[in-house]
Amino acid sequence: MTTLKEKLYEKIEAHRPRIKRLLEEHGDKVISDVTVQQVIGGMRGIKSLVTDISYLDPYEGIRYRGYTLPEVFQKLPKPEGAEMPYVEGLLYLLLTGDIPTESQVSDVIYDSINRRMLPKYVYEVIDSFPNNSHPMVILSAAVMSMQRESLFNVKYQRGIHKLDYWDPTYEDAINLISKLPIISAYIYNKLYQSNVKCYQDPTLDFGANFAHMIQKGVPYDDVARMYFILHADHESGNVSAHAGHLVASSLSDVYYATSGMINGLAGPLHGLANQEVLRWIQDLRGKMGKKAPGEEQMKKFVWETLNSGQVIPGFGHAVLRKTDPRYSIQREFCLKHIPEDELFEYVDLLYKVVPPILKEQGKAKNPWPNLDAQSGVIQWHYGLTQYDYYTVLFSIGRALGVLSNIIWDRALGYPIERPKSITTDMLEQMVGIK
Ligand code: HAX
Repeated sequence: MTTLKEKLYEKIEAHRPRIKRLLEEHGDKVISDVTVQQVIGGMRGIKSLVTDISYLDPYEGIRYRGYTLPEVFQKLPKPEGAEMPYVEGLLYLLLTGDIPTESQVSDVIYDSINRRMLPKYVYEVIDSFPNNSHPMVILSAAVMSMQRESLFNVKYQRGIHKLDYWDPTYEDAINLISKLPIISAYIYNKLYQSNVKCYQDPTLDFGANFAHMIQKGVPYDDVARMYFILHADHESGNVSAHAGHLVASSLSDVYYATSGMINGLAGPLHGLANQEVLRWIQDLRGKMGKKAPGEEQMKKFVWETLNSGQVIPGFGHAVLRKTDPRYSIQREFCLKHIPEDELFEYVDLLYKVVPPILKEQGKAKNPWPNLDAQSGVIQWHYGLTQYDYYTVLFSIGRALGVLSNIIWDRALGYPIERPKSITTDMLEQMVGIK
C-alpha cells in the first residue's frame, strides 16, 4: 500500500506541469481588475491566491477538495460506532484530494501516534505562563518554542534542492499536527483543571485522544472530530490561512507560520468570534436573570449592541452571502442531540431575530450567521464552559488546512509573497482627483 506521503508525491509530480504551463503560456493574461474600493477595503475579493485544497462559493459555502461538507462527513471513514469521521481521514483528503480507505486512514493514525510525544521544554514553556494568560497566547508561544525541532531548517542549512522543500516541510507539518492536540489539552488542564495529569492514549485517534486528554471522553470525542473537521479550511484569503501562507512564503518553517496563523485567528473579527458569541450571550443571560428572553427582548438587546457601535458576533462574513453551511451542520447536530439546551434556544432565537435587524440597519453585506454563532454552544453543553479556550480548538482544526497548504506551496514552488503598495497621493492621481 502506498503511504500518504508517497501518494502526495505522486499528486505533486502530476500537478507541477500544470503550474509550469500556466506560467509559461498564459502568465500575462489578465484575470481580474482591481478597484479603489478593494485597495482601501482590505483587498476584498481580489483574486490573488491559488489553492486547490478548498474553495469558498459565496452562496454555497466551503468545499474541501470539491466535496461539500455534508459529502465530506458522509464519505470519510468513521471509527466504529461514531457519528463523525476520523480527523486523520480529512487530513488525507486535504493533502491528496482522494477519499481514503479505512486502511489508508489507519496508516495515517499509526504514523501520527508515533509523532505525538512533546519535548519536555514545551511543557515547561506552558507551565511558565501565569494562569490568567489567554490560552491563545500560550498556544502560540508553545508552538513557537518548538521551532528548534524543524527538519526543514536543518535541511535548508545543509543546502536542500528547491524541488525537495516539500519533503521536510511535510515531516514538520505532520509532527506539528500530531502534537497540537497534546499541547492544547495540556493548556486546558493547566488553566481549568488544576494541572490534572492526563496522558495520551496511543489506541485513540486524533479526536478521541484529545477528548480523553481533557477528561471528556465519549460522546465528546465526536464533538471534537466534528469541530476540527468543520474548522479545517476556508480557502486561502482569510486572516489565519493567509497569515500562515504569508509567513511560510519567506521559507520560515511551519512553527513560525503556525504561530502566525494562531495570532491572526485570535482576533474578535475572526476566530475569537466564537468566544465573543458566548460572552455576549452570557451577558444577556446575566441581564435576564437567567430567564429565557422573549423575541422582543432579544431584538432590544441586538439593537443595543449595534447602537453602541459594536458588531453582533457570529453574524456576517467577508465572502459568504448566505447562512454558513458550517453553522447549519452544527445546528442540525444541536437539533438532534441537544434540542432542549438553554443556550441553543438563545442561539436559535438569534437566528430568527438578527438577520432582519442587520438588513434593516443596512450595513452588513451578509446578515446571516457564520460558524462561530453556533460552535460555542455545543462546547458549553458538553462541559467546555471556559469560552476563552474555544479559539484554541479552532486553531487545532485550522492548522490542518493551513499546513496542508504550506506543504503544497513548497511543492509547487510558490514564491515569497510581495504585493505592491501605493500612496494616497498616487491613488488620487490615478482617479483624476489630483
Ligand atoms: N454586526 C454589526 N455590524 C456588522 C456585522 C455584524 N455582525 N457584520 C458586518 N457589519 C458591518 C461592518 O462592521 C461594516 O461596518 P462599517 O461600514 O461601519 O465599517 C459594514 O457592516 C460592512 O461590513 P461587511 O462588508 O459586511 O463585512 P466585512 O467583510 O468588512 O467584515 C466580518 C466581515 C466577519 C469581519 C463582519 O461581518 C463582522 O465583524 N462580523 C462579526 C464578527 C464575526 O462573527 N466574525 C467571524 C467571521 C467568521 C470567521 O472568520 N470566523 O473565524
